[in-house]
Amino acid sequence: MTSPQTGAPDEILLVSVEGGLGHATLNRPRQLNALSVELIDQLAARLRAWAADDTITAVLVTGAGDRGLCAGGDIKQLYAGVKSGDGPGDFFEHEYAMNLLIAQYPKPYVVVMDGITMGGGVGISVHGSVRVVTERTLVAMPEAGIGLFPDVGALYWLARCPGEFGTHLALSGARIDGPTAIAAGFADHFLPSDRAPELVAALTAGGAAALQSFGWPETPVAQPTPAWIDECYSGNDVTEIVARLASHPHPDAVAAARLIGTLSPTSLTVTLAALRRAATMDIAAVLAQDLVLTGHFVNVPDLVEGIRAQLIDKDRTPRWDPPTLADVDPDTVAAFFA
Ligand code: QUE
Repeated sequence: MTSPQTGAPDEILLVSVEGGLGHATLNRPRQLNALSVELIDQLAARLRAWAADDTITAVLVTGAGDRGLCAGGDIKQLYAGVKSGDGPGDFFEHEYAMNLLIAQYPKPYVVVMDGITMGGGVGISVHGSVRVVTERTLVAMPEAGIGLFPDVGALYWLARCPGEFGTHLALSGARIDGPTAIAAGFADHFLPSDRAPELVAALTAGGAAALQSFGWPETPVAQPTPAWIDECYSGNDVTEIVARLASHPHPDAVAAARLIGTLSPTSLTVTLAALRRAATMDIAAVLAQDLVLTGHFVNVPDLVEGIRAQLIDKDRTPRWDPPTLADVDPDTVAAFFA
């Protein structure tokens, strides 16, 4: 998606202000707009300035390029920091502070989740007030596959999905489409991708007032949640959930069991515990919990191993430590929350 922008073309955040609208475009298309520390800091600074600027009535966040809004955090930057012993630096602290800023934003925060919107991309979307999906939207929290967990405050929303749908998304990292994202509570409006420029033009011309008069089309009907999801994902024990999935007659349940079997046992165990706790937390408490958890995840081997296997060597065969759910020590898991 393109629109008139100021600044040099190599800037990682494009910014324009017109007609009461502050428009920020993530501009790292070759990295699927992955959130580096620098990009997070630029976006957060811009959002803070616009929150305080009375001439701005609404903000809009979009992604450059045609693949998606944002693939997540800049996991290669994180890998380099953690592997070298420098640690993650300010990455998570700054990212979660920005997520909270978006959750508490004092004016309409419009985000176009066109294409891939995963991990940290969900963090700059799901907390907004006007969340727009398209026929190209793919939403997922796939962090258990890189030895992490669904952070960026996503557990707040996952814990509030209908039935056990959020448990399925959190554990399996399953991708959902736009209408399903609306049904799950992650988005508000459906707009065909080729109409996104219309929305940008309307906001540019009229700021927040344009949101009232905009002609939102009807949302396509979402696929209903399959019954096997509520049947299998209840309770507080990942091993039991996987056993239920594996022995379920529905082939999709068996496939989910197989997929979950390839993910980090430590990540899965911590994710389920954190998800259940998030059900009674507000968004600030969930983000505070996220920060405590990432502080521990950077000190166990699965994060570096998972990023290596998925994004560096791309062999997609991580060697998790401990290797199975049965080997995950409950005391170790409890210590993640301290
Ligand atoms: C889990 C993640 C991420 C991921 C894959 C996972 C993530 C992320 C990317 C990513 C980054 C840059 C790219 C790209 C993917 O992948 O956070 O294609 O160019 O940013 O399994 O959390």
